[in-house]
Amino acid sequence: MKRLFPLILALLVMLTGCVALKPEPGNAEADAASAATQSRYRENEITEYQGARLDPAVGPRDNSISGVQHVDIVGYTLIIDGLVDQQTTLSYDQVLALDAYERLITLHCVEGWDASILWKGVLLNDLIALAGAKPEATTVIFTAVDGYTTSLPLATIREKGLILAYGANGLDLPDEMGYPFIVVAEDKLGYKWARWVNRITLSDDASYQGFWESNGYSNEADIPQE
Ligand SMILES: Nc1nc2c(c(=O)[nH]1)N[C@H]1C(S)=C(S)[C@@H](COP(=O)(O)O)O[C@H]1N2
Ligand SMILES: [Mo]
Repeated sequence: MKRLFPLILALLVMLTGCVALKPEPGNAEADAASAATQSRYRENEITEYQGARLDPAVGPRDNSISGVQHVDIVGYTLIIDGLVDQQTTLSYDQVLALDAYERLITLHCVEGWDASILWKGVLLNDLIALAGAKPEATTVIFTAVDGYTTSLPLATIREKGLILAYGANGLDLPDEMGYPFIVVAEDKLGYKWARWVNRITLSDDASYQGFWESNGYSNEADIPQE
């Protein structure tokens, strides 16, 4: 047994050495995945912000209810209506003329993936203030060009200072991420992040249910804690 010991030791060293030299299928897959991720960054897209890695604003796949929308900005308007003092219609440039805010926020989809992106946009409450919310308004309903709908409490929009984004990672929003505008519903699941938004409606119906909400998804849409 004593004589065997150095042999066993040598064998062990050889074996572990071999294992280390062998290309691991797991690593090869990870490399392929990161190459696919790399290829989704657009030219001049920022990939890092204050030491944090940013995900590409173009996701790996599209799950939209009617596919990616391509909005012609020339004819585009954003309508703010419902329980407001003055129904208001804004052009793309009129929205961009408001004060800008930049934030790194992660989008979490119910399917399990997430994307951390540097968003740039305007305060939803600044837009709402232009039309003037009536005191009885409790709920903000978002409608998009594909017919998609979702809603958020007006109080949440005000307390969190939620933004309507037109920029992602230093560039305009790509069509895939909702050009011209996406609701950055911080701390809420992906289905609250309405893309291609063209209507913001103030309502007193706190139990309003949008597209996925009326298909059984929670109206709170809180992100499950790990
Ligand atoms: N207009 C519109 N906005 C939308 C959707 C949609 O189908 N249409 N899907 C929502 C969902 S479920 C998610 S997770 C995010 C990201 O969608 P994606 O998975 O297609 O990238 O957009 C949200 N906003
Ligand atoms: Mo989603």
